[in-house]
This record gives sequence, C-alpha cells and structure tokens, in this order.
Amino acid sequence: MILSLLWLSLVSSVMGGVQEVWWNITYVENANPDGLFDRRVVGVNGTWPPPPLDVNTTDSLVVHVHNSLEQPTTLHHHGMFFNSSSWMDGAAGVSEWFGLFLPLPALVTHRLSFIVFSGIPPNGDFDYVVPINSSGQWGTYWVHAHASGQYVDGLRAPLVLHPPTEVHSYDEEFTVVLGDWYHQQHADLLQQFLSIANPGGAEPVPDSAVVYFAQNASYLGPISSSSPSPVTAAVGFNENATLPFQPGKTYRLRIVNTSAFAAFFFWIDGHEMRIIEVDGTDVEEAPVDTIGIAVAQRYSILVTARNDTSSNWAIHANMDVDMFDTVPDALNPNVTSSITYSSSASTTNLGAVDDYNVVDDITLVPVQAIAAPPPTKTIVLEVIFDTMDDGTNHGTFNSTVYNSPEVPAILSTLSLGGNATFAQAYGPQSFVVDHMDVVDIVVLNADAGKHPFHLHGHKPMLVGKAEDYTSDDPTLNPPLVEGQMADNPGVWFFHCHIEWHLEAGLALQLIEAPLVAQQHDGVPQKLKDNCEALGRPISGNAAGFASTTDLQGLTVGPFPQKLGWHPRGIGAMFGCVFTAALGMATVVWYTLGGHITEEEMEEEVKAKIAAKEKRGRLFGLLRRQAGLDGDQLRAAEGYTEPQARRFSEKLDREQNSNIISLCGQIIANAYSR
Ligand SMILES: *[C@@H]1O[C@H](CO)[C@@H](O)[C@H](O)[C@H]1NC(C)=O
Ligand SMILES: *[C@@H]1O[C@H](CO)[C@@H](O)[C@H](O)[C@H]1NC(C)=O
Ligand SMILES: *[C@@H]1O[C@H](CO)[C@@H](O)[C@H](O)[C@H]1NC(C)=O
Ligand SMILES: *[C@@H]1O[C@H](CO)[C@@H](O)[C@H](O)[C@H]1NC(C)=O
Ligand SMILES: *[C@@H]1O[C@H](CO)[C@@H](O)[C@H](O)[C@H]1NC(C)=O
Ligand SMILES: *[C@@H]1O[C@H](CO)[C@@H](O)[C@H](O)[C@H]1NC(C)=O
Ligand SMILES: *[C@@H]1O[C@H](CO)[C@@H](O)[C@H](O)[C@H]1NC(C)=O
Ligand SMILES: *[C@@H]1O[C@H](CO)[C@@H](O)[C@H](O)[C@H]1NC(C)=O
Ligand SMILES: *[C@@H]1O[C@H](CO)[C@@H](O)[C@H](O)[C@H]1NC(C)=O
Ligand SMILES: *[C@@H]1O[C@H](CO)[C@@H](O)[C@H](O)[C@H]1NC(C)=O
Ligand SMILES: *[C@@H]1O[C@H](CO)[C@@H](O)[C@H](O)[C@H]1NC(C)=O
Ligand SMILES: *[C@@H]1O[C@H](CO)[C@@H](O)[C@H](O)[C@H]1NC(C)=O
Ligand SMILES: [Cu+2]
Repeated sequence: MILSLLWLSLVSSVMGGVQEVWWNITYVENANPDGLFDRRVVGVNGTWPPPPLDVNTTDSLVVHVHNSLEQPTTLHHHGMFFNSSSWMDGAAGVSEWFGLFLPLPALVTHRLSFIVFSGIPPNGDFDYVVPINSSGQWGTYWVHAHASGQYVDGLRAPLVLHPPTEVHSYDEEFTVVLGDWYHQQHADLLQQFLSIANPGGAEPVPDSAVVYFAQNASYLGPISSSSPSPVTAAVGFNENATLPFQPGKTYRLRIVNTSAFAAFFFWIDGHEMRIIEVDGTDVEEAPVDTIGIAVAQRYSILVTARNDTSSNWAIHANMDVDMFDTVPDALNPNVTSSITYSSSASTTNLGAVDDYNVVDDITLVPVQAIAAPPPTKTIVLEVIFDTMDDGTNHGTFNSTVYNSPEVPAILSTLSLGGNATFAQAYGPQSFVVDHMDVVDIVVLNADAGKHPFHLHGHKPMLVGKAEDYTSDDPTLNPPLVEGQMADNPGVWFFHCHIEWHLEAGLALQLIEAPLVAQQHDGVPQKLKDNCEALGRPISGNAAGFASTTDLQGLTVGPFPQKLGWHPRGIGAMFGCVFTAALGMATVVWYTLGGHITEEEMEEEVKAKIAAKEKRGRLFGLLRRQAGLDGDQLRAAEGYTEPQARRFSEKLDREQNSNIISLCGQIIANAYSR
C-alpha cells in the first residue's frame, strides 16, 4: 500500500504503454536440454523454452494465449497481485482429463483438479491482462502453467519487471533459470505418485537439473564449441551455457527456481555474491556464500567481475538431494555452467563444498520496511502427509485434501449474493476473510520434508519462524506468524509450490472480501465461455447450487483412514475393502511387472522402505496403532510397501504370511477400541 503510493507518484510522469505477446502453447517434440534424453515438452510457437518476458513497469502486459494442447491450460504470472481481478491469476489445474486419459490398468488414483478459474480449453483462447503498470510491483517473477503440471513439462519462463530507476546500481544484468528436469511426462509421473503403489508418498525424483541464462528477453546461446541437440540448440544449457563477464563491471543475476520439486544451492567459484532482492522485494545488500533457493523463489544477487581475465570460472547449481527419497546412481544432482572472461582461457572449477552455508532469509532487511500491522484473524494450519482411505498418500492442511470445486470459487463469489460470505458454500478448505483483515497464517510443518508455500495475490510478510513448533523452548519455538492484509478482493490460492504436493492436495483457497469483490465484477465473458466449454457450471456454490449447504456432487476426499477410531462396523468393512484392494493390486502387479527380476524387485522394495523411514512418513494406518512396537512397525512397513505392486509369489512366503497376520492384528486392535 505504502509502496504502491510511492510508486504511483514516481511513475506518473512516465508515459505507459501495453506490451503484447502472442503465445501459441504447443507440444514440442524431441527437446533435450540436459543432453541426455529427447522428450516431448510444452512450449510456445513450437519452440522451447518459452520466451523470457521483460517488461517496463510503466507498461501493462497482455499475453494472448492460444491453447494447441489436448488438455486445458492456464498461465499464472507468479507473484503478481492482479488487484481485484483474481480471474486473471490463472490458478487452475483442471484435471478431469486426468481421469479420462488415465491409461489402463488404472491403479487407485484420486481425481484431483484445482480450479480457481477453469482454464483455456483445447483450441481455445484467452487474453491475460497483467496490470503491471498499476500493481506497484517490480523485480524478478516468472510465468508458469497452473494446470495439470504443465510447468513440469516445460511451460515456464522468467518475467522481469524493470522500474524506471533501480534501488541498487549495477552495469548489466542476466537472468539465471534453474529447474529440475524429468524425462517422463508429468501425467505419467503423477499417476505413479498418487497411487496405491506409492502409499509412502515418495515424490518422483528428477532425472537431471537444467541451468540456462537470459538477457533482454532472449536466452543466451550455447558456447561455440558445443553442438547440442537440434530442437533446443538455440539455447545454452548447463555446461554449454555461459555468462560473458567483463573486468570491472558489476552484474545483477536474477535467479529463478522453476523446479517442480528440487531446491537448489547456487554459488560461483572465485566471485563474491551479495543478495539485493528476494521475491520482488528489494533488500539491503547482504553478502552470501551460497544461495539456497526453493521452488518458485527468486533472488537477485550482485556479482563484481574479477580484474584478471586469465581464467573462466564455474557456476554451481546443486539440487538439494535431501528432499529425494532415493538418489539414483544415474542422477547428477550437481550441474555447472561458467562465467567466461576469455574464450581462450580454461575454466577453474573448485569442485565440491563441505556444506552449504545458506542465507536465512528472515535476516534480510527490506529497503522499504513496512511495519507489520496487528493481526485481526489467525488461520492455523498443520501440514500433514498421510496415506488416505483409498491407499494413496496425500498432502493436506489438517488432514483435509483440497479438491477444486465444480464452480471456480471466484464465480461463486460473484454469483452467490449475500451467501458469498459463507465459507462452507465454497467446499472444504475454503476460508473467508473480510476486507482489510490482517490475517496471520500460521503454518506448522508436521512433515519431515521442506515445503515452499506460495500465497497468490499478495506479498506476505514473514514475521516469525520456528525450528520446532512442538518445542517448549522459545529459542526453538518463537511465535510463528505471517501477517497479510486482506486488501485484494477476490479468491486466492495458498499452496505448497512443490508441484507433487500441490497435486496431492496441499492447498486451500482464501475468499477475500467477497462482498467487495462483487462490486469489482469484471470477469471477461471469454472466461465463462471457456468454463462452459469444459462442461462446468459458472454460478452458484462450489457444486453449482444457489445454496450455502447443498454440495451434492462435489468431489471430496480421500479421507484419513478411520481405522482405530471409528465403530467396529466401519473397521470391518474397511478391512474387507482393504484386502480386496490388496488383491487387486497384486493382480495389477502381475500385469505390469513381468519384466522386473526378483532381485530388482527386492532391491526396490528395500530402497522404498528405507527411504520412507528416512522421511518419517509412516503408513498412516499403522501410525495410528499405538500398540505397535518398532519391529512390528518395520514389519508393517514391509507389508505396506509391497501391497501395491510389490507382491510376488517369489517373495518369501513366510514373510508374506507374517504380513497377512499383522493385517489381521491391526483390524483386531481396531475392534477392541
Ligand atoms: C489493491 O488496490 C487497493 C485500492 O487501490 C489498495 O488499497 C490495495 O492495497 C491494493 N492491494 C494490493 C495487494 O495491491
Ligand atoms: C508466435 O507466433 C505468432 C503467429 O505467428 C506471432 O505473432 C508471435 O509473435 C509469436 N510469438 C512468439 C513469442 O514468438
Ligand atoms: C499454433 O501452433 C499449432 C501447432 O504448431 C499450429 O497448427 C496452429 O496453426 C498455431 N495456431 C495459431 C493460432 O498460431
Ligand atoms: C524499457 O525502457 C527502456 C528505457 O527506459 C527502453 O530502452 C526499453 O526499450 C524498454 N523496454 C521495453 C520492453 O519496452
Ligand atoms: C495501465 O495501462 C492500461 C493499458 O494501457 C491503462 O488503461 C491504464 O490506465 C494504466 N494504468 C496506470 C495506473 O497507468
Ligand atoms: C540489454 O539491455 C541493456 C539495457 O537495456 C543494454 O545496455 C545491453 O546492451 C543489452 N544487451 C544486449 C546483449 O542486447
Ligand atoms: C553440450 O554440448 C555437447 C557437445 O559439444 C553435448 O554432447 C552435450 O550434450 C551438451 N550438453 C547439454 C546439457 O546440452
Ligand atoms: C528450488 O526449490 C527447491 C525446493 O524447495 C529447493 O530444494 C532448491 O534448492 C531450489 N533451487 C535453488 C537453486 O535454490
Ligand atoms: C580491480 O581493480 C581495481 C583498481 O585497481 C580495484 O579498485 C578493484 O577493487 C579490483 N576489483 C576486484 C574485484 O578485485
Ligand atoms: C554434489 O555436490 C555436493 C556438494 O559439493 C557433494 O557433497 C556431493 O557429493 C556431490 N554429488 C555428486 C553426485 O557429485
Ligand atoms: C488445524 O490444526 C491445528 C493443530 O491441531 C489447530 O490448532 C487449528 O485450529 C486447525 N485449523 C483449522 C483451520 O481447523
Ligand atoms: C442463500 O442460501 C440459502 C440457504 O442455503 C438459500 O435458501 C438461498 O436461496 C441462497 N440465496 C442465494 C442468493 O443464493
Ligand atoms: Cu510441499
């Protein structure tokens, strides 16, 4: 608010314009940025990566999108406010197609779809109006698909907003794009992730990492000595990417982490780095050894070039493998590019480091400090991953899986009249906040993994951080809060930006000042047409009814397993269903698994069990059985892992029968409660 007022007075004398771009979103065959594997990606106008965007803050941006994919798509301009026009925010993720296109034999895969707005249907169009000239924002952002994991398949690009005058001075700038990279299509990976074959919720581990550079809305080409794969040959990747440096100059590097999953550690040999921007906020210069950058985060650093040009220097981007359940031998998590002073010099690579000395972002000082207003509302959320009653593992806030409503929540807001203030009308995981509420969102991470959360439509203030929220020690557990002013009427998503976790349901929708939003109704007809083309109702509550309570037909669940705390009848029924599921899984295993040897299978089972133990994600069914000791739990682990497709008659018979009897014991325990 204070920022935007300052901003408007600063730019009022500058003439604004509109920067328009036309993006035909297409599949691109045989892209090979890591030099290891040709795969189909999602790009723009038949090329990949999608073009970087460079916009002056005196301009607004219009992205004219044509969808040439076989599934709905959306674009989300990450971090932009879209003040009172949340329908332009593009937070979708329609995945009914997911159910439709599910290859057979289908495992138990839950239908998930994330819709704040329904997306652009195949062959459809939509114009995204990004009001940069009025948002009071500048710095480093990115644009990515927010539907069906298409950004994991490549639909992602940096977006740089240049103010007329920068706070920090430097001579030139480059954008550094980091991302994890998968060889399989996202839809296939997602199917494996959200299946009863993966009750521990092990996320797909990337096949490699990619680093590439942009400047002035173009990517930098490969070094001249390389001959990379033809489809992506216009851009330099990893060891073939380099930043040309000149002695005496100071460069701003804008680092964007476009990963689906992996965080990165970033540093440059032989050079010092100073952080000057975090996620669109200018901060006072702070020296840093290593940047640790989570999915969707952006940092700008200043790097002063060396005076001597006798050597070129390695740039390091290492993936944080702690997040991976397993690190396959074939994976090189550490990629390098270079800084070139002279094409004839050789490159100095100082190699591995002992540990990553990362900056704690809560210590960084914003250039324009804004006092945290006192909260008027608090939302406490516990991050819980668990195996649900359908055998799949899901990420949740407080054990409720987010499912997108039938009617995009913004259309409910605009059509429910006075009923728009009832949170239950929007379905589960919906929170209504009043205009100008100051909301503390307290996130308690009960999971062993790290989770980078993203709130749409706002720039949250980080007002506290605790090492261990279960501790009584105030140094480990100080008050933990984020303050956020409800000054942007509309519907905004709050979710983990690890794509797998979002798709596992770790999300909620914040319905902000619904009655004020109704006064700003400017939803383009095209958006409603697109929803209807996708067969979705465009008014009413989450299920399409003019009611606060009637939610018939709405997709909900799956739910935490009730075993152990529900009446015995349900326990018994569940036991039967469970056994049936087990049998079915075995059948599926036989159909799928003929080509894996006994040893490979055993290895895989062992690795998965070890990984799951490491991550502390015990099978929910078993964790609830307080009576189990460690050995029983381990045995149970052995049971739960193979349940999906790991059972084979070649597995040890005796172990098998132990497993089955343990299953019986669990059900008996449940009865006895
Ligand atoms: C949205 O615009 C209103 C009115 O100009 C302003 O008060 C509010 O702070 C803005 N919100 C954001 C998130 O920019
Ligand atoms: C994509 O192609 C269209 C039509 O040929 C063209 O107008 C547009 O500028 C292209 N966009 C990009 C980003 O290349
Ligand atoms: C978009 O690209 C597809 C595939 O290359 C092409 O067939 C189609 O004509 C293009 N459409 C537009 C509107 O540019
Ligand atoms: C942004 O403004 C600068 C001058 O301040 C101009 O040189 C440049 O071309 C503009 N960029 C775009 C994308 O309009
Ligand atoms: C932003 O640009 C749009 C499109 O050119 C224009 O209509 C609007 O008045 C501009 N707003 C500001 C605050 O400059
Ligand atoms: C990029 O733009 C900046 C300022 O607009 C200019 O000084 C620089 O020469 C440009 N670089 C290239 C490679 O075009
Ligand atoms: C870099 O170029 C070499 C050929 O010079 C090629 O073998 C390698 O795959 C390329 N690396 C990447 C990441 O494209
Ligand atoms: C990207 O985000 C992931 C997930 O949080 C994180 O592990 C990784 O370190 C980030 N990458 C960089 C370069 O920081
Ligand atoms: C480069 O040389 C200049 C002039 O001697 C000096 O002021 C500067 O500190 C040197 N820069 C670096 C990075 O060593
Ligand atoms: C990656 O880099 C880290 C830190 O330098 C090092 O500990 C690790 O062994 C490297 N991993 C591989 C596979 O080279
Ligand atoms: C979520 O769970 C936490 C911890 O049990 C609780 O304090 C909080 O009130 C719950 N939040 C909601 C929105 O139910
Ligand atoms: C509001 O909800 C009530 C109770 O569900 C319903 O009877 C009424 O028709 C609804 N009004 C509107 C405008 O949707
Ligand atoms: Cu997460």
